[in-house]
Amino acid sequence: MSFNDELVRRFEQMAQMLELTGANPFRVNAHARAARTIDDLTSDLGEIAGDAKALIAIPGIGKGIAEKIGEFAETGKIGEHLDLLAEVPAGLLRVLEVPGLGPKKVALLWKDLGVEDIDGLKRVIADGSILGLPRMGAKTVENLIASIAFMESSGQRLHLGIAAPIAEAIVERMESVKGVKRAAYAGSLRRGRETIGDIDVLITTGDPDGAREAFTTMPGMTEVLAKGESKSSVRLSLEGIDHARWGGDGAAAQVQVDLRIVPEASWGAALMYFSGSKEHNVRLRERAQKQGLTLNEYGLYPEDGEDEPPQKRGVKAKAGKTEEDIYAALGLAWVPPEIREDRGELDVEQTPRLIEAGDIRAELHAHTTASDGSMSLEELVAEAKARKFHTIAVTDHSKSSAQAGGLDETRLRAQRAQIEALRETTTGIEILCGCEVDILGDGSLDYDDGFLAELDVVVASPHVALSQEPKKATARLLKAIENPYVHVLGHPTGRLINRRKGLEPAMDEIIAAAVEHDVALEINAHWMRLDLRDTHVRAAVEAGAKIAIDCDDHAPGDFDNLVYGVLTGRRGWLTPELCVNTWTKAKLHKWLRSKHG
Ligand code: DGT
Ligand code: CA
Ligand code: CA
Ligand code: ZN
Repeated sequence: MSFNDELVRRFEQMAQMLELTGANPFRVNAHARAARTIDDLTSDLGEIAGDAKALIAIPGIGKGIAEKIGEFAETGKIGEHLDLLAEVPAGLLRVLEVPGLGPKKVALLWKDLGVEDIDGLKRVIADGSILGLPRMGAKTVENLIASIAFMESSGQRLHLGIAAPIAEAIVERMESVKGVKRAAYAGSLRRGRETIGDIDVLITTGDPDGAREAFTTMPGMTEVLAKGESKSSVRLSLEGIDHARWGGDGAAAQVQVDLRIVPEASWGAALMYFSGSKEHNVRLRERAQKQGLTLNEYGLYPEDGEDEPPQKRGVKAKAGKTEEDIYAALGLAWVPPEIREDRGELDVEQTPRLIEAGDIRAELHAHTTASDGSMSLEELVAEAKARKFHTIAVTDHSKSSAQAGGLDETRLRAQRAQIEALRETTTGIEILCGCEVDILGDGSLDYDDGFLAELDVVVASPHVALSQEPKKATARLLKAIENPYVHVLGHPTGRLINRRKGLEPAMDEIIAAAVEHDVALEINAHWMRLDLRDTHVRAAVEAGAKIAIDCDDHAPGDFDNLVYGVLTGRRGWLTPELCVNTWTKAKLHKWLRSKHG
């Protein structure tokens, strides 16, 4: 693990453990923020670890944190981190992730009932002693039981944003192996699903032995599960990828990777077969059968009733080299992998032109150091400009999000003055003054209408009361959508994949209201959120709702999450026209002003 990663892990743990010991929220936040800041640095902090001044010059690193970095560089440890580890049981961090359990409750479970891990939590639920805690009724406990089950069942699939960079690195590595002609990943990852069970890689090669050898000796490889003629499987360690921070203790520590060596003439058939989905493949095979053909991972062949597979008998394939050839031979146009889910994709005349990352020209949801971001206003604008966006909206948190440094009206007005000054010296990009206003539990917004009307763009998002019952959640979101000054409903359910279910509103009502009140529904591109999820996007698209794809940037690297938002959009059959981020500057600004004229 790199010097930076070592620090990120320690500061992240310290923030959580400090929270459990009831430390001052500002100290908790300083450590969490340091972790995020360091995680996003592109330079090695080890180079300047002895230079306190240089460290403090980095936004997000204060004096206390700088000292700890120095201590770690010198001794390889941080005293306070070790003290906390001795004080707080390791399993308690996992308990902290159970939806519905905040730090205060977890601290009580620990101090009063001796709970040290998930098993301990199950024990106090089973013997009923948990009911003795303040504000812990039968209904809350029922929710806890469901939450634990959810965590335990869903902890093992990898987030898209963790799996994709690993798969890309493997493909790149295999491409560089002597004899390899083609390499690609297939499976759920190619379809852009929000979580991934395992990674499927296909290659063609003139030197299968060499490819197998290279594959089974990859760095990070912990176990070879199979090393056969056409298929090899390994397990890769996820250590150092730092996903544990996101997935918690129960997250997968390893990922399985399958490599398949396929004949050049079968490349398209294999790619199609192993990209799935299984349900899509079944539909394709049915279609082939009706035409007197048979489809497998080697190609599309005439059906001749023989038991032995056609490729083994030297039967000539009708198609197999490319996916396009096979779809065409079946009388179909090529289907983008993201919609191969047997959700009607084979029944339409022509699948629509789906949105692409290159279509996105504006970002409408981003944070600066004014709230909980790590970029200054200038850095944010420079980053957006580097992505060739015509518009960047500054949308820091509102006052109720005290933990995230939310802005009250006075601070936001001061920020607007700063934005206006920056506009004077900035060319090539429009900077919008906006906010991410909290949707409070009852659906009211954290600023009054008069103040919202002063802003260029309003993203309204739920952050608290996320385990609210569905009826209340629906009413709450509807109320926010009906507010005439809201442009975008940000991460509508507030879910965190594998960690928190979030709100469960009646999505059809939300979508209908969004259409009626001309509000865009956000696909939050962060791979922890991807909220709206694919199925919601599909429903929104069918209803003609506007969609925003935003990165909710807190750090420069967050802009790179755009691809995951776009994949989710594609899974929901999203076309560019419905996505406000693809619009020209004139069209986008006209729409924004239509609500704030
Ligand atoms: P995952 O790994 O659980 O996220 O999902 P997939 O879709 O990557 O599934 P995986 O890795 O089990 O298999 C990769 C693809 O191979 C799958 O999408 C479709 C194809 N496939 C696997 N098993 C079968 C099968 O029994 N029948 C058919 N038709 N296709 C299969
Ligand atoms: Ca897979
Ligand atoms: Ca697989
Ligand atoms: Zn945000």
